[in-house]
Amino acid sequence: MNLPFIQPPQVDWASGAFADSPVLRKSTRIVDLAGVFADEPSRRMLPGEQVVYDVEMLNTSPTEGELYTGVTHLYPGCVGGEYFMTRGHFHARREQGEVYFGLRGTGLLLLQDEQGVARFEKVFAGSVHIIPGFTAHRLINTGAEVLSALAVWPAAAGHDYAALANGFRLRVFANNQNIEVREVQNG
Ligand code: PAN
Ligand code: ZN
Repeated sequence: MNLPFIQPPQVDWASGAFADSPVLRKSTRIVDLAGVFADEPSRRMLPGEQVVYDVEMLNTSPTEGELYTGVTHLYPGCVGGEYFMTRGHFHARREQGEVYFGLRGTGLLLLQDEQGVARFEKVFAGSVHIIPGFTAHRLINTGAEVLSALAVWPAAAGHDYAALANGFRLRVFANNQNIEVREVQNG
């Protein structure tokens, strides 16, 4: 038999960079995040084109039953003292879960269920996060380096950003050298 050995996609675990695979890229900038941070006037003061996070995804099938694989690179920074974070979402198909793997940097994964009960998991190189269904999720970069995390989720899951229009209840701020968690009323 002379079967070819297929070269699979490859990721550099230290950086989260995909090598030689077709990837889809999406950058989310300050201008795209209106209303996401607690201090909206501070957000407007920052350069709109500044990138808060990039997502690189393998270009795989969107069919029901398939899986998507993507790496989020969340840059260090703050808006009015609140750490840079992803927009965060529930899956449109609420029952669909996801797995995140921390690759580099330090941060938090904020999880919030449909009753508004929230918790944090520490994210670091080697951390594994099982995100159950019915749970909204957001990455927060509390460090000085890029926070990169690999995610695998069902292609059919979809994203529902509108359900969290009022945002997450818990917000994370830099306070001198400390990480301070504040509860907001409208979340
Ligand atoms: C991730 C997220 C990614 C960007 O791939 O989509 O971290 O976050 P937002 O989608 O909230 O902007 C994922 O959770 N996919 O389901
Ligand atoms: Zn998700």
